[in-house]
Amino acid sequence: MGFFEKLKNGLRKTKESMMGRIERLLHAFTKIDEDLFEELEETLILSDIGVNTSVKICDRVRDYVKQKGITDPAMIKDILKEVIAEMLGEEQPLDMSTVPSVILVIGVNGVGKTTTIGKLANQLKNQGKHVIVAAADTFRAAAIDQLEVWTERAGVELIKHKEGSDPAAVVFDALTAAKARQADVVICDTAGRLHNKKNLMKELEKISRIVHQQAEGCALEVLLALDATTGQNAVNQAQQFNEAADITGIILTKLDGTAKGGIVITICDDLKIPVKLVTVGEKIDDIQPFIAKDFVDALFE
Ligand SMILES: Nc1nc2c(ncn2[C@@H]2O[C@H](COP(=O)(O)OP(=O)(O)OP(=O)(O)O)[C@@H](O)[C@H]2O)c(=O)[nH]1
Ligand SMILES: [Mg+2]
Repeated sequence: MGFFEKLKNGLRKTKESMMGRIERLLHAFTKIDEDLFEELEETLILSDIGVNTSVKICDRVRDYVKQKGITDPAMIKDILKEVIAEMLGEEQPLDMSTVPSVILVIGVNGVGKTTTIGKLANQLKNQGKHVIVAAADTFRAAAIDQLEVWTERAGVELIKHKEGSDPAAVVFDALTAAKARQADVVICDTAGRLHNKKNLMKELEKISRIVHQQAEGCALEVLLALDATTGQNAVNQAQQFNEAADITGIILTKLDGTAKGGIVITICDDLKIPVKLVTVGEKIDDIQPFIAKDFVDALFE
């Protein structure tokens, strides 16, 4: 299955729910009036696009309709597509402009960090890159083992310490190894942590500090993994994590399992942090760069 087909498949639930609602709404109206906009706004909010973003989308659609003198409700779908595409912005690929470059993956428990790192390591390896993965989730032995299974599958190197050791030390070792061996990229896994647990966020600050020190002069991505099935709470998580470690991008996971894919729009609009990767399943190649045009095409067509 090609990239686009996979994304389309992954977004099936979101499309059925969100686009289904929008189409029914547009069918119910014979002319464009304030009632229509009111219902459109409600529909967007119900589709897990936050209130602010929904209001903004409706305002832009309204302007468009006025500007172009549109009267047919059926035309709103195309306008909506254009407005949403604009909000999603341009594709922002991972910065891997130095050798090594560094990618730190953070996020709450179970959002898909380790799995995504496995997929990403595999993808980069297939592009001919020398990849080193750091097992900096040292909380549980099982976490290190899980990552090892993925790195073996991807055929990339793993730097690990014992369970319970200092995660910052693992990161330090991985970065030292990467510099010595001229690896192209180091990807660091971290333990899941709740964004409102102070001590865990302090630990993350420390890891982030070490990475920033050690990776000085290197391209550095701090990627927050967000589970698309969480809906609006994801925005909250992003704000808290951003305070502990300056996030450079978002990985939106589990887009395949949810009807709440509309959250992407809120994330791009509200957070001003680019979505860089999306994952659409549990298999090793269920990962893709986030391309706004593909996203809206998959949703609207
Ligand atoms: N359907 C689906 N499941 C996913 C996706 N990504 C991850 N998962 C599943 O989500 C579960 C958690 O994934 P992990 O990678 O272990 O998550 P984590 O963030 O590393 O978890 P902790 O280390 O415990 O914080 C696993 O069962 C994965 O298979 C995805 O894109 N789609
Ligand atoms: Mg993990």
